[in-house]
Amino acid sequence: MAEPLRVVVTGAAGQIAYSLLYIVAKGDVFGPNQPIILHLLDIPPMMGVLEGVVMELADCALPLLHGVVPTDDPAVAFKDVTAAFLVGAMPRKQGMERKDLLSANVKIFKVQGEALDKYAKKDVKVLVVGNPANTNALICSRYAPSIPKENFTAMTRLDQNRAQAQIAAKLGVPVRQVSNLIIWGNHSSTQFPDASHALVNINGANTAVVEAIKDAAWLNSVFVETVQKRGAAVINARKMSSAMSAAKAASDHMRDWFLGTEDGRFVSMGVISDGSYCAPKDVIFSFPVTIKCGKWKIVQELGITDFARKLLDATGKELEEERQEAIQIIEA
Ligand code: NAX
Repeated sequence: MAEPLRVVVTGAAGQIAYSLLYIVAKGDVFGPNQPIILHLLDIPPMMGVLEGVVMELADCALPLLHGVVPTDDPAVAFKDVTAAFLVGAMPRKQGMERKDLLSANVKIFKVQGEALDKYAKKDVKVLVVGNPANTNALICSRYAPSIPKENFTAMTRLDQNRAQAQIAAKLGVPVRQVSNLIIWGNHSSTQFPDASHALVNINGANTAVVEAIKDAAWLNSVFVETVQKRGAAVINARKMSSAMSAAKAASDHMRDWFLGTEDGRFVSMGVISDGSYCAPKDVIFSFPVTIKCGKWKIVQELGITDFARKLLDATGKELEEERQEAIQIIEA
């Protein structure tokens, strides 16, 4: 059997981690033959709760789980890790402005970037889930200069999965038959869920989703808004934010990054922008990507309509503003 991989999950005592740890530890992300050692980071007041999570992981009796390292020390948490799920972040509290949230979180991600730089493997793959995910990932990368920028990504897979589920429901087909939905830009309400390149497989043949649905008005309004506001709808119903679906999306993202995308299918990830599709450079922008041998590549030459252009520009502008605010906070 292979040597165990060290995998860190931050925010390990929180609600997303509660679902994510089980999915990772049972082999759904790194494969059924890859043992892992889980490093669990949270803050000192959560160490008691974390102890309970560690007990439950032991009680799952999972054959691939070769060790668990619970800690409140980033130096221990990031030591020799090959994969990092950065889930832990300060949640938005009542009365908190967006700027206050950004301020608290960019400081956390600066510290974690420095710890990754110092202690993690140089080829570590980092997925930022904690919000504002794109800008947190950018800050983390800036403070980890010895790790390639390509190794820092932000999660928009939950938005992609939500988009795929909406299209499948509209067409009355299983979700597996729908592919190539794109989430462009920021994981925020300015994100652009784009079905114009999506495919639906009916009786073994691929058809464009736009042809199958034949309702451009629905695709450009109801669909886009439903995906953009799905997080808020879940909070309204559950009185807590998405957790099971967020954990599933984080595991989908990391699995595809490690094991590759299927032929003919692309997925969306927040990655360092090279200016493709006239997106601003040097922000973490969600693009359609394909992945081979652990390396992602932005899918090129997809047609962009005037409608899409406006939305891509708006989400890009928001990311530039967040970057500027984050840098001001850190340099203050
Ligand atoms: P919880 O509040 O349940 O858990 C967060 C955990 O992080 C807590 O245990 C907390 O103590 C810990 N934490 C705080 N600061 C930390 C630090 N410096 N180091 C380590 N741990 C720290 O939140 P949960 O529902 O699990 O959500 C976690 C994050 O995911 C939030 O920022 C949330 O906004 C974000 N989300 C991102 C999504 C995405 O698609 N990118 C979707 C789901 C989710 O809303």
